[in-house]
Amino acid sequence: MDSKLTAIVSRFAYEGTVSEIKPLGEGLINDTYKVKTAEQDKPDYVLQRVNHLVFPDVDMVMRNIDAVTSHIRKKLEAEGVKDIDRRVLRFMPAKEGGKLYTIVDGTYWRMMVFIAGAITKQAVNSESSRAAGRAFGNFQAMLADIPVQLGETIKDFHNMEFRLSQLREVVKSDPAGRVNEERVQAMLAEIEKRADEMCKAERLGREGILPKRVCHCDTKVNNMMFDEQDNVLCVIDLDTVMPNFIFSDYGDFLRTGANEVAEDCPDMDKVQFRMDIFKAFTEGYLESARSFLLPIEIENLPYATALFPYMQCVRFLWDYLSGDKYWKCQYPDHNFVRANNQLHLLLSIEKHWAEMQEFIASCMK
Ligand code: GN1
Ligand code: MG
Repeated sequence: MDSKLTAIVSRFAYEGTVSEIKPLGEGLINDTYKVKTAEQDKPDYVLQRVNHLVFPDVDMVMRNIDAVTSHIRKKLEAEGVKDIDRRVLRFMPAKEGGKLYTIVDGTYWRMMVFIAGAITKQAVNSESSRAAGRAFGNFQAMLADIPVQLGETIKDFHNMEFRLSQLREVVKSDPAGRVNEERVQAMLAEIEKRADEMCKAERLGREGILPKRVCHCDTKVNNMMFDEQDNVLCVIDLDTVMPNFIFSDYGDFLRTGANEVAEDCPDMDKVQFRMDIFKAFTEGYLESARSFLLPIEIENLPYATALFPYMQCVRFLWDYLSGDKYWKCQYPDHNFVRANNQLHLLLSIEKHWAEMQEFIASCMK
């Protein structure tokens, strides 16, 4: 076993004897390991190095997570839920300092209970997306009355105006010498064409008619745990939980869940927006979220659907032009391919605008 990892694990208060530590999952931001324990009756754990370049204030991240998981845990307890450790993440305190993380040579680590028998998915069918919609709606609903003000763990994370200004800056400085590629210029034109309409959420926010609520802000399909019967157990990857427009959670799920292919599939003809997934997810989401959503939020769900592929296109292109500093890349063009994929998804979504509006209206009857 890696002695450095073993030493890190030993800084946490956990139960059992560690028998194995090996890499887990395929997150693009944090590094994750599974920590197995030898005893049958002790849980296994997940050890994670938090990327503090992406999350500059790890202490705030962990305070948010503590507030959110404790709040949900209390609600589940009040409901009499039995398998609580499968329904909400449980983080282990560090032996020293009493925090839910520890710092080793300037790197940040945390450890949580591994949810046994649970699966994550890279893709969903309409049944599981209905369940996912319900789960994310429910997640927002449960957190509607959280008594603390959460911090913004990545400033302006889903702020479209900010993401566009970031892109425009890198276009000006062109550090990787990629701006003059013809395909980049064509993509920039598509982006600028839509820039104003896509910043609608920030405008509505400034006008005071669109509220911020506690959101997950990374509702990718693979950030949800399912049991063998396809029931949603819980929502994971809570680093980005923060106040935001509800569009974030709704839109980002559809961005990944309703794309016919993965977000980095290089075959653009295959990128299609799946209306069956859209419908199932929307139905599930509105079922659990309609009790607190305002008309302005509901009416802008088609906008939210378009916004996230658009924003992700802007972010991937920004990273491509920056010289691939943010997302891990498997090949030189990876970020451009991702950006192009997201642009094609947006084009497909735009064709379904009227149908999306009609469907949402029919759910609200
Ligand atoms: C990142 O951490 P992960 O892989 O779940 C990113 C999301 C992007 C996503 C694109 C903190 O999510 O915002 O939508 O990649 N998270 C952060 O795959 O930037
Ligand atoms: Mg993830």
